Amino acid sequence: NHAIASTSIDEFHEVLRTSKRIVALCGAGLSAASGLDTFRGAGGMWRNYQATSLATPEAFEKDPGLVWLFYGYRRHKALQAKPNMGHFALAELAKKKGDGFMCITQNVDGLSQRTPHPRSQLKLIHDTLFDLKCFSCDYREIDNFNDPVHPSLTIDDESVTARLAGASTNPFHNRIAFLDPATPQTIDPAELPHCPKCTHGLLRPGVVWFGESLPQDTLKEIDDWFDQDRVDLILVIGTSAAVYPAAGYVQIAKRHGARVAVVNMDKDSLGSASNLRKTDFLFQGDAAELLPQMLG
Ligand code: BJW
Repeated sequence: NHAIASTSIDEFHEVLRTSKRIVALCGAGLSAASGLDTFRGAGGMWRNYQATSLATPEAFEKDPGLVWLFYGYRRHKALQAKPNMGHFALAELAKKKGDGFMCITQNVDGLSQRTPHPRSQLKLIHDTLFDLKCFSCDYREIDNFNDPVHPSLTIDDESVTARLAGASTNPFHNRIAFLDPATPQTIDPAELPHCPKCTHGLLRPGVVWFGESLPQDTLKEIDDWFDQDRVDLILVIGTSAAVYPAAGYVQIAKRHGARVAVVNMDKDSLGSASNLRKTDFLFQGDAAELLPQMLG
């Protein structure tokens, strides 16, 4: 349990130095210092919705305009954000360890891709905000960085700034913005981006929603990497490890012999993830500050 986990950076350096095969499992906390919201806990509300309640095909079917407003906002914020020292420290480790390092990220914000992280060692298991696909046919578009993605999804920066300014003092800031009559509450489907191939289907973000399967080729690459040999260390960075199959990689790494090092702002947010109760290292704090110290 956490009580016996080491918090010593020196001890960790020794383990890191002698580790031949290392895997990282990253989550939204890695990008928190870049100003992007997490999914659960304090950052998990968008307007008066729980972020995870909008990340489903059912939500899109019911109100595609609402779901697109959420993703239009997320794309805009991610494009304005910059990778932080945590992203860069992981990129350095990837270059140094080569095939002995793999970074599995649940993040869809594209920030790791904006570091020198070798692309073959970065596994995007929830895909990215910047792929689009058709909700009806097999059309897929990669690397669409247009902001807005469609004129109807133009973000009013002033209202976003006002919302963020209120965030520190008012936990219901998003709800207040939502009730502001100037803020659109949804968009007519006719005004949303449509598929250029089948022409009738709506485009949707290419991310993996609840109940959907993860990219099979990526899962296969991950499995192949694990199957090659034993694993010495897994870094569990800024994730509540609540979502599967992602969280399952901690168990898989352990079965391959890995020690577990958790980097999280809040050690208690891992309470529900029983697979993290026994960790070898626990570093509590901001991943953007801790990773350069740990990996440098
Ligand atoms: C900091 C910090 C700082 C803050 N520094 N730290 C087995 C058991 C039970 C359920 C299932 C199961 N297998 C499958 C399921 C169902 C489901 C699931 O897991 N449900 C659980 C919730 C119980 N899984 C799925 O549906 C998956 N698909 C699937 O399994 O397909 C096969 C299948 C199909 C049909 C039926 C059955 C099986 C798909 C999951 C897709 C998840 N998608 C999302 C949305 C992506 C799009 C988008 O971005 O909008 O992915 S949900 C959301 O959660 C997002 C994230 O990648 C993911 C993980 O969240 P993350 O990154 O951990 O964020 P938080 O907010 O939870 O945590 C942040 C952490 O950082 C906190 O701990 C903070 O303390 C910390 N932190 N600031 C360091 N500065």
